Amino acid sequence: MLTMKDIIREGNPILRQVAKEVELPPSKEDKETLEKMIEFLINSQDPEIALKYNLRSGVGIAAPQIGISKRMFAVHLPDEGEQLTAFGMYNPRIVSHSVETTSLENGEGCLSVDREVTGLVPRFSRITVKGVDMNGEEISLRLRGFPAIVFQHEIDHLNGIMFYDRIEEDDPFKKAIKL
Ligand code: UDB
Ligand code: ZN
Repeated sequence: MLTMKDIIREGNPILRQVAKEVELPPSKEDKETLEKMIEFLINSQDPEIALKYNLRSGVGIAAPQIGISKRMFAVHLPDEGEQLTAFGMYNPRIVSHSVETTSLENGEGCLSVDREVTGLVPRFSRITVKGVDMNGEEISLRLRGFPAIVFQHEIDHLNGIMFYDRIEEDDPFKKAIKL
């Protein structure tokens, strides 16, 4: 199983690379990698397992964060009873987004960043993401709220972007565009 020692930390140049498209249909190896990433998130949200292995409670992880520079990521949104709970995606792309932006009010963190970075991270309020799901099928998702933010954070990793790159240097608490 994946643990925190498998997570690549900031400073490693892999996190700054633009990841390569996954060849489709996904290979057995790529599928296994994505499944391990989902398993990591599920474990990290299980209080007993997280305590035992010292896992930070993760909601998303992108392949470059485990040293694999390929365009795939996993998310696991806690509860909500939505179908989105545990989800893996290959070659995601944001095909459209709102003009309105939003931010998590307490800023963002990252599994690859072992320090607090303060400031608001502007994100699109709503996005439509297309890509290929775990079954190898082309899908389109319309997202808003926290899921939309998590997807944008993970897609940024595939492009070598860290959340703090998006914090306004001169005004870290600059408010989002509300319409
Ligand atoms: C996270 N977790 O996984 F609202 F139950 C963060 C860390 C960096 C703090 C581990 C997180 O936000 N957990 C969380 C949030 C809730 C409710 C809950 C658990 N990431 C993922 C990451 O680094 N992916 O690369 C950071 C998030 C910041 C905004 C979106 C992703
Ligand atoms: Zn991250």
